[in-house]
Amino acid sequence: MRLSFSKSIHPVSQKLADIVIRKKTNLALSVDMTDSKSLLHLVEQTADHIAVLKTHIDIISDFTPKLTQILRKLADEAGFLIFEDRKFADIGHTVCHQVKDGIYHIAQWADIINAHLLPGVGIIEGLKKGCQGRDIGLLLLAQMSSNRNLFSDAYTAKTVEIAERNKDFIMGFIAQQKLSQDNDLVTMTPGVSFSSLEDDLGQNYHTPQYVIKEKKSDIIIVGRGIYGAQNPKQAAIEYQQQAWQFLNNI
Ligand code: 5BU
Repeated sequence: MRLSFSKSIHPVSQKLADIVIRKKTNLALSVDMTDSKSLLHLVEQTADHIAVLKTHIDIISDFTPKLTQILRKLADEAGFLIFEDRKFADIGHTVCHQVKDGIYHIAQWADIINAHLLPGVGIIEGLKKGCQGRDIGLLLLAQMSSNRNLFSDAYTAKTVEIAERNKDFIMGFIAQQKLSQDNDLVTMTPGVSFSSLEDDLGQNYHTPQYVIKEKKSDIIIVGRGIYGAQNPKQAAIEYQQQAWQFLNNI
């Protein structure tokens, strides 16, 4: 099996590798629903098939801290990691509060967070400070899936270089392909669908085969392809099986 990060020095990547191998899944489910009941129903249906649950906690209209307590409990019981896709992008002092305080207290329940490196390396230190006390991994946004985005090759290369120098906290990338030869770093790829090529707001899609086999990413991130399906559990199984098969090069 090609699971390049299985011996990563990062504790969260180690946990992720253990889950991927034990549950035979390199699928991250993006639960972009706006009410807690539908979100929890989806998680209960798919928990056995996912390695990562990706949230946008700030789109939940009826959010209470109870929701993140329940998600944390489900994650520990079913064995998946929680990735809050907040995409931090401010100065260190501000992101420190954004990850730790406010109404979401992300650092109390998330295993994985992500950030843009646009403000410079202070954002890494700020998030690290805000995450003290728990094992949390930071993914840097090195590329995006959306049409005509402004990521340049130089910006992506600089992001990779900085990640490789800060592996105590940075666990990898959100990107459209494997970018680093450093096996401590994980690559997760959104914009994955069996059936769609794009949506009407600029999203682009590729198949699990393309992302895992051709582009050598580790983890596929799927949202509407699963929760928009007639049978989300069955769809999760199909994405799980395909992504796993291509990781194993069958
Ligand atoms: P979809 O329903 O599979 O299109 O959802 C994709 C999710 O991944 C959604 O939550 C986005 O916010 C997220 N995403 C993305 O689509 N593309 C990117 O480059 C990044 C995140 Br970074």
